[in-house]
Amino acid sequence: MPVERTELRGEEELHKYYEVYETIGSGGFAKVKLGRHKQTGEKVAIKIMTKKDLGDDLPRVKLEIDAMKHLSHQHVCRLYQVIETSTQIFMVIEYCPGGELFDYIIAKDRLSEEETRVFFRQIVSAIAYVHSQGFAHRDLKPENLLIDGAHNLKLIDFGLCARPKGGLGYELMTCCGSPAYAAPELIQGKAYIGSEADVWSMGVLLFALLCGYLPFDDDNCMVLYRKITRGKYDNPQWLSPGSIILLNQMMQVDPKRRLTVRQLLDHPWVLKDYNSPVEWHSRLPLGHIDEDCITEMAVNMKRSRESTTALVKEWRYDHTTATYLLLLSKKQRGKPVRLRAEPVLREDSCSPLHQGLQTKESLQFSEDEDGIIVGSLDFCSEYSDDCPWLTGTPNTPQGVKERQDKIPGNKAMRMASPVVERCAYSPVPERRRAAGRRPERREKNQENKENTGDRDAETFLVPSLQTPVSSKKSGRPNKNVLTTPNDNVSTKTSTSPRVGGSASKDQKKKKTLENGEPANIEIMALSPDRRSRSLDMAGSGDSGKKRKAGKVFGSLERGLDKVITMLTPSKRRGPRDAPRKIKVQYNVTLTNQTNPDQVLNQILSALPEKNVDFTQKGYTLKCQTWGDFGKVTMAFELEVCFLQKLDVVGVRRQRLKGDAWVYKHLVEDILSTSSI
Ligand code: H91
Repeated sequence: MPVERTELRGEEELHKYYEVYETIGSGGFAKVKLGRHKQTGEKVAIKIMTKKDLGDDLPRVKLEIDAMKHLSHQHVCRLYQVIETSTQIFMVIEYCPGGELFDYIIAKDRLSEEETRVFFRQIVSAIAYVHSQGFAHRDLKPENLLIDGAHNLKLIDFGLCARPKGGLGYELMTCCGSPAYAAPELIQGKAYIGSEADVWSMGVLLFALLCGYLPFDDDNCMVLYRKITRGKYDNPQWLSPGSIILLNQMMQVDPKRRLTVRQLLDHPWVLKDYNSPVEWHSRLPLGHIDEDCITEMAVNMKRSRESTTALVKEWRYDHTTATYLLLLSKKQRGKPVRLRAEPVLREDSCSPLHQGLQTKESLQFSEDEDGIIVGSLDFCSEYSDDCPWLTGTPNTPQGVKERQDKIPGNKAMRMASPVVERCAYSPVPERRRAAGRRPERREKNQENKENTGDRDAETFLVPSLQTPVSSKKSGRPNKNVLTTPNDNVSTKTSTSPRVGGSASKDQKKKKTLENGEPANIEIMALSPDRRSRSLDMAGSGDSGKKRKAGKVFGSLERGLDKVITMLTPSKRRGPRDAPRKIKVQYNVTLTNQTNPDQVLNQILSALPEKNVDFTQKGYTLKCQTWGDFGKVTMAFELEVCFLQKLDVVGVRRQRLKGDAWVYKHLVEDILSTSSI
C-alpha cells in the first residue's frame, strides 16, 4: 500500500496540515475526528486507527484504503490523504456535516416516497458506479450513507467490500455486513455474487427509508436468519403499490429472480417524477485534472504548472493529493480556488486566515484519550451553515440536484469474475436487544397522532444539591442523588418524586421563526407510556445572531470565506455551568420544558433503569452499555441544551458506537421514561 511514510511522527504530520478537533464518531477500531485542512480551510473527517488495536482487521483497513483510492464519484465519500506510521493510520476523508442517513430517518420517523426517491436514486447511482469498478460494497445500511452539506448522500465504509479478481460475477464466500441487511444466500453460507447481495441490502435499506424500521428483525439471531431466508415481511398500509412492487422485486430470496442494479437505473418507481434514468457515471473522473487548481497550487508551491500537474497525477494520497482534491471541492461549491501561503504548525496560526480568532488564549488544545492533540470547535453553530438544507421544510427534497443526464446507454457496466472466499457466517452471540422492529406503540402513534395520553401523570424528581462539575459515575448512580449542573437551582435533595410540569397536551405547534417563516416544528410533551418523538426537522438558518460576550462565535464565522476555525474559549473547556444554546438540528429531541436541570435530572434518573452507565460533564452525559463479556456494546452522548429561538430545552443525541437500531430504541426508551 503506497502510503505516506514519513520521518515525522504521523501525528506531527497530521498537525502540520490539519487542525484536529473533537471525536465525531467511531467505527470498529477507528475513531473519527473533525479536522480542518489549514491551507484550504476545508473541514475534513479524520479516521484514526492504531495498528495494535486493529490486529487481524488491518487487512480490512488496507482494503478500504485501496478501494477508496480507486473510487471517485459524486455519491462516494472521497479519500484525501493517508498517513501511516509504524503504529497508526490516519485517513483524511471528505467531511459530511449532515451525519448518517440513519439519524435522518429516525428523526423523521420515516421518509415520504418523494424524499426516499431522491435518496434512493443517489444510492443506486453510487452502487452502480462501485459495481462498475468491480467492487461489491457488502455492508449497505443507512449508517454507511452520510449526508453532505448539499444534502447529497455519500457512501462510506469500504472495509468489507470485495473485488473478486475475475470480476463481480464471480462468487464470494465471506459472510459479512450487518445481519439485518444481509441477503439470504449470504447468511446461509452459500457462495454468492456480491452485486446481487448488494441489491438485497438496498431493498432492506429502501424499506427502512419508507417505513423507519427494518423488514426483518428479531432479538434472536437464529429467528432473524429464519425470517430472512423465508423472505416474508409485512408491508405497512402507507406504502404505495409501486413501492410494494419494487421492494418485492429487490427482496427476492432467489438472487437470480432479484432485480439487477442495471434494471434499477430505469425502474418505473425510480423514474417517477424524474423521467430520466439514474446517472451513475462519475462526474469526477480520476483522470481529469483541473487547471485552476493546478495554477493555484503551482503558485503556492512556487513551481511550474507542468511539474505540479505531474505531482498531482501521481495520486500518492499525500498532502499534494489532499490539497488538490480539497481545492477542487471548493471550486465545485463555487468558492474561490485559493490557498493560504504555506502550511504552518499551529503555534503559528495568527496568519490572515486566523487573524482575530486564534489568539493563543482562545486556542484550546488538549490531549484526548489517544494522546491526539485536539481543539474544540462549536459544532452546532456550524451545523446549519454547513447544511443549508437543515433550514428547510420537512419532507421536501432540497438541495439535491441530480443531473438529469441521459441513460448510460449501452455502455456495459464492468461487472464480474470469480474469486472464492470461505468463511461461515457466525451468528453474533449477543445481538440487539430491541432492534428497529415495528413496535406496537408505533402503530398506536400512527393511529392516535393527536391522542394526548395521560400527561397528567407526569412526575418529576426535584433537582439536587450537587453542583455542575464533572461527576464521574461508574456503575449505577444512586437515583436519589441527582446532580444538577447549575448551582443556581434549588439545593434541596428530595427522594420523593413530586408531581410537576404542566399538564399540557401533546402540542403540535407551528412556531414562527424570527425571519417570519414557519418553523413547522412538532413539540411533543410525552407521558411515560409514549415514545419520545424527535423533532421532525426544522431550522433556524440565522447563524449570525449575536452570542454572549466571551464566546468566539457569531459574525466572525462568516468572515474569510467561512474558513476560520472557531475555537473554544478556555473557560468552555471545563464543564459548562449553563446548557449550550444550539440551533435546531435533526438529532435533537425537542421537549416542551424550559428548565434544563429538570430535564437533565429526568434523564439521570432514567439511565440506571435502562442499565446505562454514564459520565456527566455539565449538561452532557456520555453514556455506555456493556455486553456480557465486559465489552462496551453501545456508546452515545446526550446533551441537554437550549434551543435558540424556540426557548425550550432540547436533548441532542449522538451515537458513537453500537447498533443503530438498538440505539434508536434505547434512546427513545430513555427519553420517554424521562417523560421528556
Ligand atoms: N459508522 C459506520 O458520525 C458507524 C459526522 C461525520 C461527518 C464524516 C466523513 C467520513 C466518515 C464519517 C463522518 C462522520 C461510522 C467516515 C468515512 C469512512 C469511514 C468512517 C467514517 C460512523 C463514524 C462517524 C461518522 C459516521 C459514520 C459522524 N461521522 N458524524 N463526516 O470508514 Cl470511509 Cl469509519
